[in-house]
Amino acid sequence: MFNVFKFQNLFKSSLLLLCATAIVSCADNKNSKDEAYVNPKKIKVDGRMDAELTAPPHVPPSTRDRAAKRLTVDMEILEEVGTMTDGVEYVYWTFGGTVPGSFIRTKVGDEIEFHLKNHPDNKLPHNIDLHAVNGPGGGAVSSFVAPGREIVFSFKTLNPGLYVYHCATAPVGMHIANGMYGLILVEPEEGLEPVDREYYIMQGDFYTKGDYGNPGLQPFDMKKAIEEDADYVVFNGSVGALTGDNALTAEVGETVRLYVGNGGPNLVSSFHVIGEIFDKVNLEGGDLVNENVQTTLIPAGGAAMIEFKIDAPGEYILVDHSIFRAFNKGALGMINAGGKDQKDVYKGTIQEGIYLPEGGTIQEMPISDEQHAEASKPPKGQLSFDEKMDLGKQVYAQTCFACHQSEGQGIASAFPPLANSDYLNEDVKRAIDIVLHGKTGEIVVNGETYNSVMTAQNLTDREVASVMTYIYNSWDNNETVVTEEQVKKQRR
Ligand code: HEC
Ligand SMILES: [Cu+2]
Repeated sequence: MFNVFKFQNLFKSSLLLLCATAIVSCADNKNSKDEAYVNPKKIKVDGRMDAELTAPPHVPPSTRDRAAKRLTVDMEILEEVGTMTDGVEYVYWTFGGTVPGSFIRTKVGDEIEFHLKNHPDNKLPHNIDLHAVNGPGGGAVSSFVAPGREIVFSFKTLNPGLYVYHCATAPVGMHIANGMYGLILVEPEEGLEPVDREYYIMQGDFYTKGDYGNPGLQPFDMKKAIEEDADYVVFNGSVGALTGDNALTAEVGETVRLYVGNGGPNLVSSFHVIGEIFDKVNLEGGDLVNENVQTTLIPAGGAAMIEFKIDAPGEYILVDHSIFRAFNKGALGMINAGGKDQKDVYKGTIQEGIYLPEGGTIQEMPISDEQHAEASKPPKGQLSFDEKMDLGKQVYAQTCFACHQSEGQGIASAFPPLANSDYLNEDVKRAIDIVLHGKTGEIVVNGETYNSVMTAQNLTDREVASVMTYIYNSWDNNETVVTEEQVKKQRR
């Protein structure tokens, strides 16, 4: 034992010596085999600059020729109506006014000072989680911002790669589903190899009350989102964002690099370019490079860097090779490659009209009589007070907790308190109504003004009666007991 102990000590002290003399620091050395490794924490910044942000499909210029900087990123969140496809509108929530959000280009060692603004006309609070951040919540815990406010937090980029960022405000899935995602690139110190063209593409799945193509302003459908039953699967936020006049362009002989991300919220992408082979793929946006790839998997909340040389002119179609998504749900884009025919590479008569979108007449499975009877069966008996409290607690933990917090305390200027709430205790009918139908517009709770949105909660009469009973009988409220009858009366 003694000997071993002594040996360990010896070993430790010689390691210490090694550390002191080596150029490389031992403490943070992630890759000791690589002589050239520099601890990114030690990279000194040289001056300050404002980050140039770009709307998709464009990316900012390379960072190859600059040193690490103190980099100011100014991003504004906008909630606005946009076009999902011809005749169909959707309220998008965006980072910078586009889906995906503005592209952020940085390099290892940059110190990012992130300014996140929430436009005063917006209805909801938001925040940002950047997968490029080493720190709690990826920044989400420091960036919660109410409409009309701005918040600042900072981080140092330590790991090169292509990363997704997204909103992480409750209900998280809803914020992402409405378009709150984008990409941040962290280039290695020497920058990425220059190429002829670079483009920014991000896939996302969307869930609407109406089916694919049903006209009008389509609201978000939470039930379909939970069931992962997407109506639209698209590149860059809408059907046709990368086709027709919006098609990407390139020339024969050029090398194209695509920064491809997947915002989800649910679906993974089998990303494929019809008629091309990816010469190089940085798998999952990291360092590992695969060559000669036909289709690469891009996880929800993940990304890939894809490079290929255009060897013959023509139309190249970008798809999610989960193929109904491409032809029936919108996941289809296009690169128009100009230039002279390359007969040694490809020869044949070209037929037009292959690989066009087909639209989506979605067939609904009929509901069987038994299922229908089961679903519309009235609940048996009434619950006792204790049963209501149990069920109510459960419902609260599953649906209300994310916004109103564990003890009903709420979050200042975003989610009003349910604990000791004068507003709640004043009018039970009004409170039931809010849970059933949602609420927007100004309200005053315990002297504080709130002007936000509560989504309608899709709960049964029993669940609503129970959760209301639970909140009225917790946290110093007035101990009202709510019945299923009362809830039924408030349904319209
Ligand atoms: C997505 C976040 C969110 C969820 C989930 C949510 N609420 Fe709310 N709730 C709000 C917001 C925001 C308001 C204020 C709306 C406004 O400003 O008009 C509110 C207001 C209320 C009010 C009236 C104000 C008060 O403080 O008394 C009640 C009662 C209420 N919610 C109950 C519930 C119950 C019960 C649930 C769960 C079944 C729930 N809420 C789920 C965000 C939420
Ligand atoms: Cu958000």
